[in-house]
Amino acid sequence: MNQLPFAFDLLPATFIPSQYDNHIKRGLSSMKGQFSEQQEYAISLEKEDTLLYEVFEIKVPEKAGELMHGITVLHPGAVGQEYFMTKGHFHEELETAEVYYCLDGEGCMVMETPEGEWAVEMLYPGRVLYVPPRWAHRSVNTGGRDLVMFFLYPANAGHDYGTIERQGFRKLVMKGEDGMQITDNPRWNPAEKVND
Ligand code: PAN
Ligand code: ZN
Repeated sequence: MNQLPFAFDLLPATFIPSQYDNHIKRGLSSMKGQFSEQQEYAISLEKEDTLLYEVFEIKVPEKAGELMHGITVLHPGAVGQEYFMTKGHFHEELETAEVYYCLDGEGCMVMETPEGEWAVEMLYPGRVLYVPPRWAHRSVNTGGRDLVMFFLYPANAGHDYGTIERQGFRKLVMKGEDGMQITDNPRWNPAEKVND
């Protein structure tokens, strides 16, 4: 099937696309094992499966040449001292990139490669971020309101969530004395991937 041209509105009042195909909602329960303060996580989850983020996806055929795009709304909050964040993933097709455009809120993108490099880039309204091929990415809301991001990536990229679920990211973004701080993830364990 060939995609026909289409257009939609993305207006500052809400930044929710005027039309979309998928509305994905992810709550605390989908982040098992990801937050570093596991007891805090268990206590929060027992109270409520709090909604962490929503993705409004505009679907196109999942083949090379097409561009998947949409909006992520990451709500503010924290589990213990660790800010709300997305699951994060590598692209299944590792050699595919992604562009993010921050529309509202404050936060950052935590990134790393299988080769051991890592990076954190700040996100704020008007900021454009290029995530190169091979870089896993997770967004983090360090502010007090929704972090809203437009994203665009090759429609054949696919998502590898399993690697991050098993090994986590090398770096954590935590609440510090004077705002956010980046720390080593004491539970980061790439060996598990090799043996899996
Ligand atoms: C984004 C992400 C979105 C949600 O569209 O999928 O922000 O994050 P998780 O997929 O990690 O739950 C993207 O990077 N797509 O490739
Ligand atoms: Zn991605």
